[in-house]
Amino acid sequence: MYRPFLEHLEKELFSKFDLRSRPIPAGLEANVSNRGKNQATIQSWCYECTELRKIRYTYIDAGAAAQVFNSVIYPSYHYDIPLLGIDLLSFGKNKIIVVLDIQPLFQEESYLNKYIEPMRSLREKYNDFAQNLEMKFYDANQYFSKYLLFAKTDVETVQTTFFRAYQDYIRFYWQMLEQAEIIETEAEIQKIVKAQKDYDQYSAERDPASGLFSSYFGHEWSEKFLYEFLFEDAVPLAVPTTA
Ligand code: BLA
Repeated sequence: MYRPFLEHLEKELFSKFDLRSRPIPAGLEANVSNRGKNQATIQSWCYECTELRKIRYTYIDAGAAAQVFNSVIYPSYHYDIPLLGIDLLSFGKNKIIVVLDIQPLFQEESYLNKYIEPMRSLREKYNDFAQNLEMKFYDANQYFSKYLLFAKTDVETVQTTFFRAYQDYIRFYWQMLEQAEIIETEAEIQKIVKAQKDYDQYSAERDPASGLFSSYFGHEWSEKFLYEFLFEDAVPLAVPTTA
């Protein structure tokens, strides 16, 4: 269901950047589950280039039971621009959730004015996907912009209007990257490094997908996938040991 979204992103990336493969730890690039009746496959891709230090995307295909396309693009530490975050989910016909955002690294007003306010007119084209849904896992005020698209929708809308919104958000993100100034000051770079690391830590701890991965691929694989690939700069929380 989300293959055209993967293909669009891939085509854009390969035509605009000089990509190198970025290694995925052995055993985490793909997996197949035969638990239960539904076969599920998961596959991931990871690249880097001068402007983008980590580009990852993952497709989960469990037939009608689940289709997921998830991606995060992390810019080079020499840019303070937001990350691009994509999370497109479908669990049967009646639970289709799409999330798409240009995710701010900082919540300071000057930063939001510089990078998030310019998204306003873009977002206004797609108000149907800004449904103000409540977040149960994440905090909407951390690493999300106020112009994120977050909607419950249907297959037909995903394939038409939402696909246009997706292409527009990606185009907007490339423009933001093109216009970004290169940061050379060590202190500023360190601030960006820390913010991107904090994003991984925050996301790894809250990711609602860990249950989904565990149910298909087991707890151990799921933890490795989260901490060694998806959010590799996160450190697993200490597990309390029995005294
Ligand atoms: C929600 N994302 C979810 C849910 C799942 C995933 C299972 C819960 C859906 C529900 O039952 O309500 C799935 N998340 C994944 C998968 C991966 C993942 C498969 O990271 C990895 C392969 N999530 C992101 C990114 C964004 C994001 C980059 O990974 C930003 C656009 C957003 N996902 C996001 C939000 C929700 C969500 C906002 C709703 C969570 C909430 O209610 O707090």
